[in-house]
Amino acid sequence: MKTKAAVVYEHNAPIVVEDLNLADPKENEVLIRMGASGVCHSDWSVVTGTIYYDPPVVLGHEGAGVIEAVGKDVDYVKPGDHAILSFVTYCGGCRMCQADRVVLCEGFPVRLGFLLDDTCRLTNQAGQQMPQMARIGTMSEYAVVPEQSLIKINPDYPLEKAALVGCGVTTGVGAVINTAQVQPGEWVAVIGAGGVGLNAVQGAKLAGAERIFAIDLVERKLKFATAFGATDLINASQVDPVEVIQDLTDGKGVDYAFEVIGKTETIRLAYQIIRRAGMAVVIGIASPSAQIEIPAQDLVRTEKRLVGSFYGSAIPRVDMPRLLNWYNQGQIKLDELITQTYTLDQINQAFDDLNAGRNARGMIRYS
Ligand code: CXF
Ligand code: ZN
Repeated sequence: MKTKAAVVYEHNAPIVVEDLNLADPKENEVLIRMGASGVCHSDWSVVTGTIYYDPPVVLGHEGAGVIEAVGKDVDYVKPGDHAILSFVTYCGGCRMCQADRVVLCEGFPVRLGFLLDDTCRLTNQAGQQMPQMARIGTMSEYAVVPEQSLIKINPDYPLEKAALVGCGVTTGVGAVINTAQVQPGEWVAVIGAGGVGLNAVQGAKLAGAERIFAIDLVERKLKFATAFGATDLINASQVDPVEVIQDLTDGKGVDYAFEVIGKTETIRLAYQIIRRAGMAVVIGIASPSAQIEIPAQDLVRTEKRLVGSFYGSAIPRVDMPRLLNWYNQGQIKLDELITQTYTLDQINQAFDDLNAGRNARGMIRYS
């Protein structure tokens, strides 16, 4: 069959939207019709090469859809089921998986973006193999993915809401609830009020944090943060966030700082604004060569903790249905995250908007 998809042929060049050939699912694979795909900064990082894939590659790692067909030996889903796609495929057998740290799965011996038998189901009209970002490539009308990449969900949820849970919501809320385990009454700062940062803000609210500082350079993004539960907004283009936080915390700092940008300066900022025994949680994905410098003696004397959080330290098949349930009960917001929808053909516009800070989350809808 054919599927229209967004392809990176060259780093830092416009994305090409074109028809690709899609082969049938093999053993333990599933054909999914995409309902929606979020436009995340990590997709842009694939365009720039910061998250490195050898081009060509089909973009997209935040999506949800409807199962159209299943290959041999698939028993987790059947045609008609609805599912979110996970951007980590986990084996279930390695030490990390056995310890329930499935998103840290030690992996499969296959090339990046290739399916688990190290081949692709997608080819272009010239017959070139087309790997999929995160093995799912959600910026395509249809995709063949490993059964292990799916999280079955209740079909009552609109697919564009479910798609958000595939990356931004799980990453942001999960960092607060699972990685940091913020407790009621604690004070939190979130550096970067984009799609994931807003979810860290609402995760902090859900956890019962007393004060939630949102820090960004863009006024419009700070406004979004208020709607998700931020109690204090700090525009770092106008004031020094370190000074403001010191003032507001009697010089002591916050209990937790979440860095959701992936830049060395903001990771250092997170370290600077936490109190003694506080925790700086890095969520943003920096360039592979970036190094951070931390004052070594201070680290010991303050017992500050600097930790990473990948995919919200989640167990996707447990946490994602639970996040949707919290949405259903009004405990987290999803509707307000989608500030603009696009067709797949508008992908280059969607990235312009992302880079200009116009959206909480942009969402591609497939009809
Ligand atoms: C990324 C992490 C690296 C793979 C793609 C998704 N996380 C969130 O955007
Ligand atoms: Zn993402």
